[in-house]
Amino acid sequence: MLETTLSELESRAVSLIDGADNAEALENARVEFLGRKGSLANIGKEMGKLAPAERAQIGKLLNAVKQNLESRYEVRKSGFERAELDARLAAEWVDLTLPAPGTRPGSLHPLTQIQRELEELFTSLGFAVVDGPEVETEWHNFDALNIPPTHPARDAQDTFWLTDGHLLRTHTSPVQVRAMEKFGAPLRIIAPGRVFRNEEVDASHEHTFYQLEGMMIDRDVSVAHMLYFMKSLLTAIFKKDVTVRLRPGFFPFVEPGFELDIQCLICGGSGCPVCKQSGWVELLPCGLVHPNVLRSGGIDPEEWNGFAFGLGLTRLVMMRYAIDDIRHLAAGDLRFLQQF
Ligand code: FA5
Repeated sequence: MLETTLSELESRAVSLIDGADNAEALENARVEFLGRKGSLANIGKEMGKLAPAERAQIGKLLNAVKQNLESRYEVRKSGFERAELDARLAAEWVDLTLPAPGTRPGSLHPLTQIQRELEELFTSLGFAVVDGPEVETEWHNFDALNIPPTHPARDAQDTFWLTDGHLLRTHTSPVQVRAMEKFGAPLRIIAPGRVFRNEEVDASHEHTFYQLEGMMIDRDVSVAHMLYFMKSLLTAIFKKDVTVRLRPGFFPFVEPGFELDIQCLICGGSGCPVCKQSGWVELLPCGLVHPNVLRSGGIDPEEWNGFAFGLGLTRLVMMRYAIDDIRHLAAGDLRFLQQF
C-alpha cells in the first residue's frame, strides 16, 4: 500500500522537478516533496506504525526515492543558477580591449575663432588690440561720441541703464574715446567686445552681442584708406568674393558716415528672416571720425583725422558659417558648437 503511494509520489515529483521551467517552480516542488513538512517527511512519520520488517523495506525504498529526487533537484537547481549567472555576465559584459571613451577635446566658440583671426590680421597691419569696460559711463558711451542727451540717436540704441547713472555699453565705440585718452595720436586700434541693447530678440537681433571696433588716426586719412581696411577684413574672413554695398549712414560720431552691407549669405540675396527679406545684412558701419569726437579724446582735429568702424562680429559669424538664427550662438548647445 505505502509502496504504491511512494512510487506514485516519486513519478509525480520527478515530472514536476524535471519539468520545472524556472527556479521558483523548482523550489515549490522541493517544498512539496522534500520539505520538512513535505510528502516524503509525512510518509516517514507513518513508518512508526509499520511492522519492523515492512518498516525496513519501506525505509530503504523511501531513502532511494529521496536520493533520486534530491539529486534531480540539485541538477536542475545548478542548471538554473548557471543560466542566471550567464545572463548576468552577458548583461554586465565589458570589452576591456576597447579604448576608453575618454574626454572629447574642447574647441573654441566660432565667435572667439573669428575674433582671433581678425586680431591677427589687424595686428599684422600695425593695429593694437585694446579693451574697455562693459559697464560704461554715459559720457563715454554717448556724450563723448557727439551724442548729446537730447539727440535722437540715443533712442536708436535701447539702453540698459544702471541705477548709479552708469549703463551697459550699447556699442564698442566708447573704447575709441578711451584709447584716444590713453594713447593720443597717431593711433591704430581694434577693440572687440560684448555689447548690450534692450531690444526684442529675433533671428538676427540679440540683447547681448559682439562688435569689433576699429579706429585709425593719422595725418590725411581718407575714405580710400578706410575702404582698403574694410576690404582686407572681408577678404580675410570670407576668403572669397562677397557682394557688398556702401550707402550713406548716419552716426553722430562720424562725418561722412557709411553703412557697409553684405549680400545675405544665408539666402544668397533672395530674402530670409536673417536679412528681414531684404537680401542685405548690415555688417560694417563706418566713417571718418567727427572733429568733436577727436576733441573729446584730447586730439586736435586741425592736425589729425581718422576713420572708425563698428563691425557686427556676431552677424559676421552668422554670415561666414551660414547660421540662420543668432540665438544658436549663445544657447550653449554642444551639438551646435561641436560643428566648429
Ligand atoms: C553702432 O553700434 C556704431 N557704434 C558703429 C560705428 C562705429 C559706426 C564706428 C561708425 C563708426 P549699429 O547700431 O548699426 O552701429 O551697430 C553696428 C553693427 O552691430 C550692425 O551693423 C550689426 O551688424 C550689429 N548689430 C546691431 N544690433 C544688433 C543686435 N541686436 N544683434 C546683433 N547684432 C547687432
